[in-house]
Amino acid sequence: MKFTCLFRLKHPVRCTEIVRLAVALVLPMPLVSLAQTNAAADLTKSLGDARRSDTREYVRRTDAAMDHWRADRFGIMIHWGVYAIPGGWWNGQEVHGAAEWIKAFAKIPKADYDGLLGQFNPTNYNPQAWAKLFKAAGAKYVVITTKHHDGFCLWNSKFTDYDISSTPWKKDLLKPLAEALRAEGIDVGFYYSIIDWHHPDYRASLKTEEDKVAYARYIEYMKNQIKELLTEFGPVTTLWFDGRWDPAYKTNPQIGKDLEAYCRSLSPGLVLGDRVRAYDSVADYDSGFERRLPKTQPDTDWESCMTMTENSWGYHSSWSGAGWKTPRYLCELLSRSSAMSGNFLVNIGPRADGTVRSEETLRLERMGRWLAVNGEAIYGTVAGPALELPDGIYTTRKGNRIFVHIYRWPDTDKLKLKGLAITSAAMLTPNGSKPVGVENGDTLTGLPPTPPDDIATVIALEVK
Ligand code: FHN
Repeated sequence: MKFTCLFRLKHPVRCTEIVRLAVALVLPMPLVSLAQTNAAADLTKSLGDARRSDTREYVRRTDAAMDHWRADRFGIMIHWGVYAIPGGWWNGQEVHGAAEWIKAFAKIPKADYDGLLGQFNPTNYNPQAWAKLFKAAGAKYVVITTKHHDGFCLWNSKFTDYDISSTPWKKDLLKPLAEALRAEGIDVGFYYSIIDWHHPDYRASLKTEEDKVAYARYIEYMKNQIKELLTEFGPVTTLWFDGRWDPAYKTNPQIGKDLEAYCRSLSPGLVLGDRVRAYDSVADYDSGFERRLPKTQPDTDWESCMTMTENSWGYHSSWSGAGWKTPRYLCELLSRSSAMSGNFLVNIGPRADGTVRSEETLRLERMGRWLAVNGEAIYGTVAGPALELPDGIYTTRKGNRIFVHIYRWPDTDKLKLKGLAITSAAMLTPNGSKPVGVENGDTLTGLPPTPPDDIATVIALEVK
């Protein structure tokens, strides 16, 4: 169904809000039945972000900074904070669900949670090693939680003591990472939670005059911190806001509008997803595809963020719900994203000591090995032509070059790509391109009997 502009819509946005909301909040991605989730802690049931308006402002940006973000296609999200200390366990009980929500899920008293700051000492934190891992993974940008909903800040902020300076570690965690990332040619993005469970002026809703006054102070606090983040850590390409769903924010859209303008005034090229706004604007791109991909290509720029486990973003020492996604599946989600002109963020949740768990490193490394051979089919591409393709086959495009990502190997040694006028075809392999036969301009021939790449084989086509 196509919704037309009611007012203030500069670009019609195709979506069915109710369906999207249902998919986002009820159906965890990917294809996990509710029976497999823990009802008490199912983040997707009552929490999380989803679009709530069909008629949002959107103007497609065409400047160099936005083109750069689009071309990146693949990034890594990092959820790191003091919640990594309990790692999904409290008082000897496993707390199912997103580990960064443990304060809320386990109803941890304030004093006990605040006590975690006194234990946060990431002595094995090695930002250079992280940056090298992300480089090896083929990531082009990183988005790290500078402050999650618990309010704890990973840098030494002038505006609060609820930050890294109050931990035994004391030292800022962000600048060394930002520098290490840039040294590897990776763009730096900062996640910042609008929700703040610690700040005395934060309000979920504004019921009284006092609430309004306090919340205005909180907005000033956010702005002060955002200024720090955008001015003291070198170039930041994206600010990734989160937690706009409380009534105080979402029913006062002017706040998000002003915040967006404020961020842009500090950093004109900054890429901002729609979560900076109160469901009234796409901003630069739609970030609502959390743990899922769109079914069809959205009309806007967009990005999916994906957990490797079912729905924990922060470090959870034991719970994985429906299990760890395979490297192959993560690559497939990346290919599918690129094939719909979208970006894909895959999340890691480091341990409190600063190490990255092996389940995550091996997945990142395997993705990186696939990208080292097939990255041409991802970076800088857009959706391929609309073709009738068998399941498990996706296409991307760069100019006259079309990339066919084959996750389900054809049943015969031929693959028909009806509608194309192919002039030549070659398989991407670790040893370079290997020619593939073409018949009648639209059929690949002589395909090997088994898939050459155990993740996915990409065939690059030149077309008329
Ligand atoms: O509540 C958060 C959640 O912990 C995590 O940060 C994700 C990442 O997109 N965002 C929120 C849910 O929408």
